[in-house]
Amino acid sequence: MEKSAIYHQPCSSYAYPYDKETMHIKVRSKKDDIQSVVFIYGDPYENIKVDGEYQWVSHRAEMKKSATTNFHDYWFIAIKPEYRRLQYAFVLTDSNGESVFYGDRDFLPNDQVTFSVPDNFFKFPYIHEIDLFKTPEWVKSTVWYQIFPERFDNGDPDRSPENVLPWGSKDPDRDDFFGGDIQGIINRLDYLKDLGISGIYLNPIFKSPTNHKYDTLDYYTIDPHFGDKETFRTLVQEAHKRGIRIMLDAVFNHIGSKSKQWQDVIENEQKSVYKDWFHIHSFPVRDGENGNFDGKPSLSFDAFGFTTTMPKLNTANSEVQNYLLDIATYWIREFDIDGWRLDVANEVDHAFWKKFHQAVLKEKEDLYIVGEIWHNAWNWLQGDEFHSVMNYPLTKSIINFFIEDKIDSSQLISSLNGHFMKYSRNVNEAAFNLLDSHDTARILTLAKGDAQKVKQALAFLFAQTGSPCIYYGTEVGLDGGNDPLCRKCMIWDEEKQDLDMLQFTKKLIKLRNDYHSILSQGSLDWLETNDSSKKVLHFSRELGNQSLIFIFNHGDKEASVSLKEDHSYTDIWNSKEIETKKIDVPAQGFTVLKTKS
Ligand code: ARE
Repeated sequence: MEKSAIYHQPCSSYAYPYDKETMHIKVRSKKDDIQSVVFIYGDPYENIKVDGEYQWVSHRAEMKKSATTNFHDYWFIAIKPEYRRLQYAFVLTDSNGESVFYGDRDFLPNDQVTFSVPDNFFKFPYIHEIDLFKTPEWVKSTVWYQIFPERFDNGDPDRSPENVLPWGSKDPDRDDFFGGDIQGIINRLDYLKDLGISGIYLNPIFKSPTNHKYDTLDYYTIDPHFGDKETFRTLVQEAHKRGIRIMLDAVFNHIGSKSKQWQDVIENEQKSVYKDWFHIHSFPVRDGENGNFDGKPSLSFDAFGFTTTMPKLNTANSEVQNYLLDIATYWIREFDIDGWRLDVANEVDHAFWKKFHQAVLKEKEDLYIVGEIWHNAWNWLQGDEFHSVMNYPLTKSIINFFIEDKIDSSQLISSLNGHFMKYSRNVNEAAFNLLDSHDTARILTLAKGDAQKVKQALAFLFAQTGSPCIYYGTEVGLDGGNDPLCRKCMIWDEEKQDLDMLQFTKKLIKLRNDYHSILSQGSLDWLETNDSSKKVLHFSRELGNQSLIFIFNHGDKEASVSLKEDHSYTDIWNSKEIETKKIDVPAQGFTVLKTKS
């Protein structure tokens, strides 16, 4: 038995309350090492008197091997402790019959454990409802659409910048303007509704000199080239009328160097009333560059990366906190927005984000908070900061398999299982899932123009737990390399749209909307494929007595997959009944079956 691979961490993603009465418990072991895990558990205070001695009342239950990666097996159990208190340990038995007790102070030979005297047990002291990781219910049934406002549609040419270029006239350079604005989005809300979208994530819209608006000048003013507060109010109202929610982009890690605050620091230096709003190490600081400017900013002040037009805000400063918290609550209170996406969220301190969480949810209790974190974000997902993060690790795995053919099906399954096991199920259910964004090359370009690959990747994304997001234009075949090329003007000329992709995307979004409960909260089980090519994926999503079966054939010839005998099936993707227990899936194809109870 490889004891060094056995791992459990109380009060973590390995032991957490899923709801006010259910505990989820996981323990990890070396792949294929352990044959069974018995979960020993009970209430810490429940004892009975036997022969004059009090003995602890314990219970036993088999744990299920719920996920496997290349290196580990994960064992899982859901328990409903009667008094919401739990004391527990594990007895693991390997294929040689060796059993070991694994508790709060590590291992004991199983035969040396006195179960009636609960020493060395893990504890989950009490399930408090107020501690639960809660996410807004509406998120689980939302299909998101990300809009880069400068490039979606020009609805009010009078607002366009003087140097505006004709729409779609060229591939965008870093500083180009094409005149996208909020009126343009309003004009296209029916298009989005028809697509099946129920949430819009807008990149920044506040006053800023750039086309991306991540260098904010004034957080209280809509950029004049995008519109004004009344235009934005109309957008939110008209979106809400169509059942579409609006999430804005909060750029709180840094501010634009043309802002009044930074300009005051440049002018007044140590005498500036804003000097403590930033991380300044020495003076003078100058706009866009600094003292020993040598092609990158000298370390006289911190910025986003080395972008000296984005000086980093000191979010530990109470004036900065009050300033940013007022901005965050203002746009909720006055315009009824539904979510905040937090830019460079991992570089802002936790103390501020905890205050942010309190302030915005006090303003609107079902507001959605998504952090932009590209790596393991468990630290920010404890329930008192973010509800979710932009799920780039999932994106990477999907691209590695479906687009780049870098990994095979077993490696994809391993990476997905490993990813999902990192977080609680609550977190996974609220994830913001995407294939690409304004910060990455577009999925069609990564696929080298192969629309079928994009369709498979999109369908796989939509089959996962968490809320899927379409980056604007994906549905009509918009392509583009890394920033700024991933920010081309939206294609509105039907002659230039990929109408096949548009119909496909609508159908896929409808599938997601029709089965959003199973797809957002159902369990995931990988099923047999009898596939030596390691290009076929066969899995179920199950919730209650309903289940969907997904089969993806990423190979270059037809795949035949056996189905479980104990069900009959309807192919809901191709709208036909399945008469046999075997299904053929074309090369680069997929299908979705619904089991008939
Ligand atoms: C652009 C170019 C830069 C160029 C700069 C010059 O990309 O190469 O030097 O222009 O001005 C915004 C604009 C960008 C602009 C940037 C700086 O949208 O067009 O850069 O400002 O001016 C990391 C961060 C992540 C960040 C990305 C960009 O972790 O938070 O880098 N994303 C947010 C927004 C961006 C925005 C900013 C931050 C700044 O979404 O749009 O940029 O407010 C790996 C790493 C990630 C890394 C990621 C992307 O996966 O793990 O940490 O993200 O690559 O680089």
